[in-house]
Order: sequence, then structure tokens, then C-alpha cells
Amino acid sequence: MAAYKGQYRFSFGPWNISEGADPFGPPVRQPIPLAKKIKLARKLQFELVQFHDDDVVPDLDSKSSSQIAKEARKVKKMLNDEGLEAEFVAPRLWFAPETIDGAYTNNDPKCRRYAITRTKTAIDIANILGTRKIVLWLAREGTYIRESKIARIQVLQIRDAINTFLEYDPNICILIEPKPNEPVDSAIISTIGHAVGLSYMTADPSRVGVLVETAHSILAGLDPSDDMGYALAHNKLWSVHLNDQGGLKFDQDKTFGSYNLRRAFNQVRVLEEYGYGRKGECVGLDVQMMRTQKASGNWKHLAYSRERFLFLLEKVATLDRKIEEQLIRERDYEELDRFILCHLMGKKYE
Ligand code: XLS
Ligand code: MG
Repeated sequence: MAAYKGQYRFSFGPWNISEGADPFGPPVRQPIPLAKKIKLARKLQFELVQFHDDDVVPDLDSKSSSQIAKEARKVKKMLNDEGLEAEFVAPRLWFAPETIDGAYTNNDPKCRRYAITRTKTAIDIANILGTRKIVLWLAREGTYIRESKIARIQVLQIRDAINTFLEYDPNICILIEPKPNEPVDSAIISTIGHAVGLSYMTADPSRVGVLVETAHSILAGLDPSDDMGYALAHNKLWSVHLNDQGGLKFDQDKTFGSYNLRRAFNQVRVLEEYGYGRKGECVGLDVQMMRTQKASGNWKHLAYSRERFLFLLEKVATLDRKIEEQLIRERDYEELDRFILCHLMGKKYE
């Protein structure tokens, strides 16, 4: 395979090997212990694992800080034993009763304090796992009806929360993962533009970046490769969640490239051509296998997302730039469209 500019390391989170429950039906597969999922990551040639805080320490709200530290060290040893690293830790601020009406933007100050404390614990866990990255998917920072919260106040509450974390740990980096909706009707930090803008409002913008997820860009009616390009222009694309999404519906987290190969090609292209991965950034996945998938095949969506990324990397490397540049100079974009599609379909262009 041709050598590429970017040397890519891949990651996924244990929630990507799920039991298949959905809002309309119960689990269809047995749960898999974390230790087995970590071993599978190695077997599938992934280099890093993503974590929610309670993936590392289940039921952490009921545990003392010393117990939490003990269990986090155990997971760190599991990673070391497999030669794996932790990519990031994401506080799960959407399960606890205190987060029913949001975390940092909850209308109840006690619940906001819970969210701050829970995130500091996630930072402590990240330090034990040896990663500087905290991902904030702001799941419930939004509204079900507009009048329940004041948007301007919500933005400032999130900014203040991030400033608290930047001060709590001078080494930590915060990655904001925007999503326009689900579970809320309308999220307050809904696109990469909102997330990048928010990063500049914080006390230390050099430690606040973004994570682009394919499906979340599509749910916002945007193109994921454009969102990646925008974040790269700001030097703030510090992680990605590659997957796919079939239009405006529930977040499908489909296998990368499963719905739209050209959209996937353009994501790989923008990452490869603009230096993503050279400062340790990972090709992170956030993919869910179909509910129909049998347990014996509970690894295919991960392996095939990674495989498709590498196939498309070859397509990026073998694209004849001379023809592309000439068609752009001639402003013959119908011809350019044909050229790209011939390339993707493996057809000789003439
Ligand atoms: C959900 C989010 C979630 C985060 C990690 O839609 O993508 O998976 O990435 O908590
Ligand atoms: Mg995600």
C-alpha cells in the first residue's frame, strides 16, 4: 500500500459494542465485559480506546474517590497489558437523575454543581489513564421547549463550566462534540461553528478544541468534510467520530461509508491533505452494529469502518490531481464530477 502522509491510529469506545436495545425493543445480545472489548481492540488493530467515565468506573456516583482511583488504575493496567492507550474520557452527563434537565445548564444550581463535580472526577480518571483529553458531548444542554431556558445564559454557563475545568487541571484539553439535537429537541451548541466560537470565549482557547462526528454534521444538514475543514483551519480538530447517517432521523452511528461513499472519501481526503493525525490525533469511530447483527459478528462494523478508511486513503493517494486541476481551471465541474465518480468506481477515466 502506498505510504501516506498521515500515520493513522484508530480508536473506538466500548459503547460501540452494544447489546442492541433501541427505543422500541430490548437488548438482543449478551453484554461483553470491558476486558474482552479491550482485547478485541488490539485484535482488530486499533491503537487506542475511548471511554465514558463510567465505562472505566461503573456506578461511579456511588463510589469514593479512592475506590474510583483504584478501579481506574485497573483499567489502565488492562490497556498497558494490551499495548493500548486511552484516547479520551467523556463524562456521561445524560444518565444521572441530576442531569434530567441538563448538566451545566440545568435550571437547578444543585444539579449544575453535580455536573461540575462529575466532570472533575472524569478529569481525575483521565489523568490515571494517561490522557489529557476530555470530550464534552453536551447531550442535554438544550431545550425541549424554547421557554424553559435562556440561550444566552446557557452558552455562558457552559463557558464558565469549561473555565472551571481548565483551572482545575492546567494540563487538560477539552474537546467539544456538538450535535444539533437528540436527546433534546434543540441543542445549544449544535454545530462545529458553535463549538469553535465557544472555544474562543474560554479562559484558555489553546486548550479547547472540537471533535467532529460524521452523523452529527449530517443531522445539522451540513457536510462532515466541510466541518472538518473548518475545524482544521482553526487548528482545533483534535478528534473525529467517523460513522455514517442516512439523512435526518435518529442518530444511526452507521458503519463508516455505509450510506455515502463519496461523503466518506471527502472526509478521508480532508484529513489526509491537511495534516490530521500528525500531532497524535486519532481516527476515532462512533459506530453501532445493526440490531440484527448476531453476537458472533459484533466486531464487523468496527473492522470494516477501519478497513474502509484505509481503502479510501488509497483512493485519495491515487487520485490524478493533474486531471482534477485541469477540470477546475476549465470550470468544467460536470466533467470533474464524472472524473471523481469514475475514480471511486474503479472505472478508467477517458
Ligand atoms: C452521541 C455521542 C456520544 C459521544 C460520546 O451521540 O456521539 O457517542 O460521542 O459520549
Ligand atoms: Mg460521538
